[in-house]
Amino acid sequence: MGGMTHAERPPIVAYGPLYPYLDDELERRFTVHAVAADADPAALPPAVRDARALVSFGSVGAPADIMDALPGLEIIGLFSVGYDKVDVDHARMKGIRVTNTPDVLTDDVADLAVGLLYATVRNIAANDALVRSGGWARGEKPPLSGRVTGSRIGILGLGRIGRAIAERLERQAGEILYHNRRQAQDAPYRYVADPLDFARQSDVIIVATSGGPEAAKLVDAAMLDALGPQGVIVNISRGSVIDEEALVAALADRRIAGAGLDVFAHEPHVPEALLTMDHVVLQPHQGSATVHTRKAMADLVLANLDAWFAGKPVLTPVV
Ligand code: 8YV
Repeated sequence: MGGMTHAERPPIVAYGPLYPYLDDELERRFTVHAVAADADPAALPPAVRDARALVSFGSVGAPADIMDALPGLEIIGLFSVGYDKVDVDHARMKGIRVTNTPDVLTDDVADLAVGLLYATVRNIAANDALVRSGGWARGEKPPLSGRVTGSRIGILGLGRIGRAIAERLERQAGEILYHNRRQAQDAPYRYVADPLDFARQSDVIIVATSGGPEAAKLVDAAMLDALGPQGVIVNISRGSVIDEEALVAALADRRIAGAGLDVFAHEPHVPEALLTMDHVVLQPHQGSATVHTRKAMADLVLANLDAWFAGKPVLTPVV
């Protein structure tokens, strides 16, 4: 090709590394300044300051200070559906577009939620450890588990992902109920307006709400006690939605029966106490982490950026 000018390959900042295919495709299109996700925005090298786009992801997002550090910033392309770490109001105020990756990851995140539900209720991780350690061969017998079939499954946050989880569990559940801030118009499941009633009436709570300040610590000690000693909680949304200290305490005291967690309040840090509990199943934030879906998410990030730089409407705007 040769002769590519700066103007043909707009300068961008990419937090990362993000994902090899996305990194490569960004390099083909843009002059990429790779920046570590924990870099201090105030200390960015001057060459970075002319970036017209920022590519980021769920757990880092885009706080106001990175937007302010990039005066030429036009668009933030998120490699995630969650935008709880993006200062959306600041972006709106500065006229910066924000795009995310909805829909393409719904099925895989819902699959992982269901997998975590079964793994937790049926003690799959603890029983796997019993087999590997030779305990079973030595005659140790695992305790009998609870069951998923027939249980009352409470979906906290009946959005796209929550609905996909509910659809997957319709055949097994005794009942599916949900709690949202407002009742969903067209949902065939029972709405419970009060969060404590919702927890009391659920055998299992699956957290699928979006994160952000409005949902922060929505699941607190009172709600965990309302779920009760036979109750199980699964979280594939954001760690911030659950009061993590209260969760650890409830698990330690067996005030709830178990937890399947893909997300944590301070990733990749996981509370030490959880590491030795055999009634929890822990995942390193894997909801969307399939080959298929990460490729689809990357393609959507690229399609949004391509549209923007071609002067066309972006596909999946948040702002
Ligand atoms: C990823 C996610 O963690 O989409 C989200 O909101 O949390 C996940 O898909 C991620 O942002 C990819 O790096």
